[in-house]
Amino acid sequence: MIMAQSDKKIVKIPSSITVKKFSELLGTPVTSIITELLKNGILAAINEEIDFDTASVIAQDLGFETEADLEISDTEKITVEKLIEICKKEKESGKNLRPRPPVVTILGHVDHGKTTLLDTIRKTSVATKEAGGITQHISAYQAKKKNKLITFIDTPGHEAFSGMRERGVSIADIAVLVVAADDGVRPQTKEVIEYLKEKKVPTVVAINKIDKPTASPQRVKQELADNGILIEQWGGNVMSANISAKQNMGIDELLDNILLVAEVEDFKADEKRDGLAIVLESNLDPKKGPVATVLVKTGTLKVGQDVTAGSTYGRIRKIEDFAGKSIESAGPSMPVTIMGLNGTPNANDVLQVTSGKSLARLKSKEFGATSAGYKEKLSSQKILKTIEKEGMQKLNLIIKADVQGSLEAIEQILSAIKTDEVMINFVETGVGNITESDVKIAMPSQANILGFNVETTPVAKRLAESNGVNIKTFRIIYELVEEVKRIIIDMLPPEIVRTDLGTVNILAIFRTGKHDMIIGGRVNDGKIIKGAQVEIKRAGEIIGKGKIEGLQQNKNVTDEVGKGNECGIVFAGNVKIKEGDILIVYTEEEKKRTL
Ligand SMILES: Nc1nc2c(ncn2[C@@H]2O[C@H](COP(=O)(O)OP(=O)(O)OP(=O)(O)O)[C@@H](O)[C@H]2O)c(=O)[nH]1
Ligand SMILES: [Mg+2]
Repeated sequence: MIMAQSDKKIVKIPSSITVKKFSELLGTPVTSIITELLKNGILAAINEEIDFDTASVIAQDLGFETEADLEISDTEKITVEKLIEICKKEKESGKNLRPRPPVVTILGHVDHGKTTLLDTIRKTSVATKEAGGITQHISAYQAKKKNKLITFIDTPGHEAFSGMRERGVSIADIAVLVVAADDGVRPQTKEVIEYLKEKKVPTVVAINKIDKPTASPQRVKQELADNGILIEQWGGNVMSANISAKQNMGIDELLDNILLVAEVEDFKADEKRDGLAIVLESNLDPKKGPVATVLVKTGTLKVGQDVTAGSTYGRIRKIEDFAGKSIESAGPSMPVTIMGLNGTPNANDVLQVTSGKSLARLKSKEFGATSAGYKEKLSSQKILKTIEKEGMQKLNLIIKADVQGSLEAIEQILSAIKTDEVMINFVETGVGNITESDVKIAMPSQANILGFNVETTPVAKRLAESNGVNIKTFRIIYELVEEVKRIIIDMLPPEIVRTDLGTVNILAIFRTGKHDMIIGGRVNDGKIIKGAQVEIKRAGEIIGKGKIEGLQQNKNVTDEVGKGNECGIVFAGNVKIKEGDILIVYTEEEKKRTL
């Protein structure tokens, strides 16, 4: 029997709403709502927010039909969490839905072959051109495989980039977990598995490098099982493929697996609505100005639209696809670069369309505020400086990087360097080339300027040279980190390591000069050497210090005298030695500190 269409009233419920607003929305007294909530075990006050799911249950209990309210008010700033929820609800509500390409993120431990895999899939050669042979950016591409368009996200495997990996997981529809068959499950494999479990991302395993003689796919499967990833042959539900990214083996099977998951999940979005995108990276291009790399989650972004992203805003001047081709609009799952923003947004900011009116409002607010904001920033740094620990040295740094993501990774790793004697103070961090203004900021605090994947303008170079400001640039992130460690070590006082050599009983005083003495004695234990340090012990107490300037044994000059032997010693020091004193002989060595 077909159920009759209900005549219940439909209410549109936003992702969260206060109890009071909710009661107004339903036209039901607040007390009834609170009672209904209590029946469901939720104690909420009149001004408290309840989420969509809760509100939905209550509304249905009260006889309403519910629908997600996907409208975004003009002033509302959307977070990534909200965006993901909007996309989820949108799919449930079923309006204007069109299939969209799956977003497939490639993840795994460093050097396990993620970039090579994407190169093989895309018939490119990115991996061989990377500085230091490691990926240091998140990057996005599209490729048509088996007549289906797929969006691929490459992530770095080096431990420094956990933020980028986490972001890669949070935007993924499907994850490809790459594990090298000759290396197995390693720390970043485990880290990624944790993210995947937490975000519940459908995962396909690629066991790579099976061309290697030491490859053991069986061992990899065992180790994956030990970490909670049960592949199909092991009774689980995770598909896996044995591949060689380098020799193009098994790639077809892997793609089949990816497309199968995509088919089951049936990814859709409403491309008619205003575009909503997640910022993956941003950088300051000397020619193009601020450039944001974004992934469109739903809707369509168009040239000429007014947009905001985090604290930045502007009118979209230009959109380029992942290959750098200029396009007029970008729909769901497309990775694109956006030009026209007034600054570089942060990774994970949501780029959203806004009305010209509120953009104008933002602009007028910002006018005059930018210079004030800059001053505010400087003064907050002063406050930071005052809370440093007493007696601590300070290493002032200015960090400039090509993109926000690298900057974030660098700050994160550097902040983890801990010593009790030196603290790192970030005088300034930013995206873009090292310019005159950076050098000017560095001058008063003698800050070191360190650049990552950026250039130094000639003017900045000259100004730095004439003012003794140190500028260094790097292409590999851990070389920058090593440089900072080296600077810190140089600031630390060296460690003095004392090695006790032996003792001498003084038997005779031969000559007493103004600054030195010649004395005779017998080496009691150990040995003594020319140049060693000496402590003089008399009646059980140390009474002074000195140095062995020369040694004689059997009337011959020597450098070393061993246990049981008598010798003559040229002694230099501030004490007059007497018969019966004991010399404690030792060496001291200055050792560079380590971190
Ligand atoms: N023998 C063999 N070598 C491979 C294979 N796949 C990748 N490699 C090599 O492994 C090294 C690392 O490859 P990448 O693709 O840069 O690894 P990655 O996972 O992208 O590394 P990160 O991005 O730094 O984490 C390179 O020297 C590749 O040539 C493979 O299937 N077989
Ligand atoms: Mg890589």
